Amino acid sequence: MIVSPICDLLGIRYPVFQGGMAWVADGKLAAAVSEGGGLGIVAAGNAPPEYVRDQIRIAKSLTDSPFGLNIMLMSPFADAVAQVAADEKVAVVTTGAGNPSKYMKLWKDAGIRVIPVVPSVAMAKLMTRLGASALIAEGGESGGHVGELTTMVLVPLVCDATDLPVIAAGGIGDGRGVAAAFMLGACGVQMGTRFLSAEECGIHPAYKDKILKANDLSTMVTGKRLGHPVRSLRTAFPRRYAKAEFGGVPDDELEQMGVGALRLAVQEGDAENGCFLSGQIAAMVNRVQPAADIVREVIEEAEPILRGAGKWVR
Ligand code: TUI
Repeated sequence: MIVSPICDLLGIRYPVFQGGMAWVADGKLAAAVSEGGGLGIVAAGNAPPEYVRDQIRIAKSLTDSPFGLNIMLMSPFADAVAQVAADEKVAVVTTGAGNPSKYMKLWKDAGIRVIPVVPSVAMAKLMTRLGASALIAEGGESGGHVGELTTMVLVPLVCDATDLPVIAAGGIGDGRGVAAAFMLGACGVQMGTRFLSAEECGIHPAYKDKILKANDLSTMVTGKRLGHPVRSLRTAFPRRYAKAEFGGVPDDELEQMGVGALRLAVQEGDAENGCFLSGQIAAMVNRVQPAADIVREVIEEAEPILRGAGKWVR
């Protein structure tokens, strides 16, 4: 058994969060992870508040264990979704793709534990000062919107900058990654890509199949020119986008190109026009299994590695 302060803080059995993947992480997936002893997270993405409330209620109907809501701060509905979180009194709010300062009081007054993704030391210090309960340090090995730093560098720097529990994310796909995260000072992990292969994950079968077949060089990052770098599988759409990005296509045209590509991947499995967000660890994802088995398996793999770490020291 791994003993971690994040388990005591949130009332969860295993220190494993499921990443808040837009269009992917619905109430069903989040509930399956929470039922398995981890922290399931419903993703708001760009969805309207009614959808988010429905998914929270679906999760509540499927589990009595705590779960979280991820709020993507670039969403046009961020303000309304922030209010839904407070109204529904979700146990945990995680945030991504921006600075959640202006919502902190609202959530804390509702008794919610706020756990922001921080891509830098400065953001880690700010969130610590504003009363976050823990921090997620997400490195650029992750899928979706990526920061500058790698997990290997960001996690120990964030641990040095805060007294809060730190959750490592980005590039973690099995027990070795979990053990490594603890060695870097983290007391928990968040995984997104690994849960794409969960039985309860409702993405299009073609998306799941691409993840299962991915190898070490299957992902790429696009969108740096517009300041929103995104990691995805190296399929037709990001290749076309990269050409446009480096070929001098105007900003507004580039912006338009991206609209709807994520939904096309998740719901239609559209190999031509979909953007299949994925972290680098897709290469480690080789089979479909229940979400609860993923949570338990990565911890059971990590335990003997952590116990055996002393073998290097005389
Ligand atoms: O948010 C993510 N990953 C995401 S969000 C997303 S939806 C999307 N679609 C198209 C374009 C952009 C996003 C897909 N994947 N991860 C957490 C994360 N947050 N990574 C980096 C950050 C972050 C970046 C800047 C957090 C805070 C931040 O603050 C900047 C500032 O100072 O305001």
